[in-house]
Amino acid sequence: MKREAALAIFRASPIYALTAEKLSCGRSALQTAEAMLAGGVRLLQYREKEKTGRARYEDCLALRQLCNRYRAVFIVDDFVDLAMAVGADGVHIGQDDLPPAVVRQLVGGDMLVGLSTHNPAQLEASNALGDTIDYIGCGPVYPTQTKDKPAPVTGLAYIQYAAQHATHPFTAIGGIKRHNLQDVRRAGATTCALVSEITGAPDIAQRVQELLALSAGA
Ligand code: 3NM
Repeated sequence: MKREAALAIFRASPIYALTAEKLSCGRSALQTAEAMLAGGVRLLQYREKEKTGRARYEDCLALRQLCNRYRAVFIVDDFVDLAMAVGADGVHIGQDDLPPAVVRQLVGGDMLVGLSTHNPAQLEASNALGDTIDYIGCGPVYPTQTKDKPAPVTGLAYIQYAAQHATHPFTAIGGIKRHNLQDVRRAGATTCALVSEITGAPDIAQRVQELLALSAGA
């Protein structure tokens, strides 16, 4: 889909769901993603750092089709070449990856580029990137076991900062669960990214529905 359309879906999505096959209780990334979409997710990121390049490619080819069926935005974490090869709607990069301007040059003008930020200085630097990027991630809001070597926990103060200062749409991330989702939203996040709270649920579609209902309530 077009960058503008994908960005509109980002802005309208209270929940941003990420895959994590290792944390999916034996279910594949594909099974997990399908259940997320069935539950109502319209913003999905493929994040599988430990699989082989070929396995990631096969997964992403299938996910591209699946997301088309659900009219969901499909974003690939880290791998710019993979995102381009499968025609993803976006690519998400971190502070230590290729510089955002280089990523933008590679993917061209019609793909979303998302950038992780972990503190106000990185947020201010992301503001200066303008149209080079489309959205930022802000976190980890709470402690998380999902990410190797996470940045220091930011707490809700960073979400409040982002709500006031970010010139791009942002998603909160890191340790977000059912019990704290509304706190994060009240701090100013209109999009919250969750990994283990969704991938570890016994019924993933039902968990997504629960999170969407909580989002609608705060
Ligand atoms: N990025 P969970 S924290 C992928 O701070 C990721 O940028 C983070 O997983 C960041 O919802 C994180 O299971 C892991 O805590 C989030």
